[in-house]
Amino acid sequence: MKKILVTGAYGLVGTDLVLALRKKCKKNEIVTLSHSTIHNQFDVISEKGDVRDEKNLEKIIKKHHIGTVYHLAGLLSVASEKSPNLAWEINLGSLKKVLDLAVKYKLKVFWPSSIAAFGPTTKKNNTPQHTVLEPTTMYGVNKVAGELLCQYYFIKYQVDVRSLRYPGLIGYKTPPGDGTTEYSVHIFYGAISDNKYTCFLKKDTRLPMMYIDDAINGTIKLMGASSERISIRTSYNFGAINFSPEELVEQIKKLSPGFKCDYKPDQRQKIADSWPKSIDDSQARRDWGWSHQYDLKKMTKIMFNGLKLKISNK
Ligand code: AKB
Repeated sequence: MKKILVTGAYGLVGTDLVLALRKKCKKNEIVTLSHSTIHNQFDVISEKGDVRDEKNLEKIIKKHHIGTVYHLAGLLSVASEKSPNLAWEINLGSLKKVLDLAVKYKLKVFWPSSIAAFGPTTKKNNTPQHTVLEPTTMYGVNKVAGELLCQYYFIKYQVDVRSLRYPGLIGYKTPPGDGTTEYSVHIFYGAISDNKYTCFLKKDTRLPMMYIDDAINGTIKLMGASSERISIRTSYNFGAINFSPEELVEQIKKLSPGFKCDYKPDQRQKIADSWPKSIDDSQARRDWGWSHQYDLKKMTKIMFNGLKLKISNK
């Protein structure tokens, strides 16, 4: 039985993905790769290392007979603006290494793109699958180049690589990374610990968002779809809900009366303003049957109660 390798396994997507895969696979069928194995909460095989180290990647792939890689390791939008060179090396350089190894070892690969692949010149509402891709952030540049690289490896070497343009993802099992849509996770920490939060985006900044369970279900469904159903080898538009900070605040207030949010937009506002407000994901829905389950109300309730329990158990 070929095993699954998950890089970036302790990030927002990685954590929930490994837990979901764990329900389908035996613990010795999943291998995680991360900088640190200190918090090995998954009870799977864990390897330590840097995704930029191709020799180590190859060693792990050979040692564990890897057949599928979920290559999730990466810097988010804000972190990438702080360290553009590092972002290039990790977000794009490591993808190239994984794709080269995919050619050599016939691996199936998942790689996450993002709504950050779009830029200020893209249509903002119901952004189409095929449209202008002129991002103005390093993260977005990495995502567009990465999407094209995936498609290139599919055409030239028949690598079965699949990808989704993740919207802002919201989950509570692991702390948020250094991104822009992550205000939507930080806000719950503020609500639960202080009943207040200062938002770094303007109150009417509408962005495409998704509860993590939907993202994980969609990712696993895409990877399980037969090849003939995959017509997009760059990256699929992937949508669920969209909302602004003030709409999220209204929902949180229903669970935490008296919750106060003020707004101090900073440099992250510019990043958010360059992204779409809503996504047309009809191609994913048609091709491989994507559908989401969580609306804003349901997501808010699960996030609030889940994070509250997690914090109180610490
Ligand atoms: C970010 O805000 O950087 C990410 C993303 C939308 O890809 N959450």
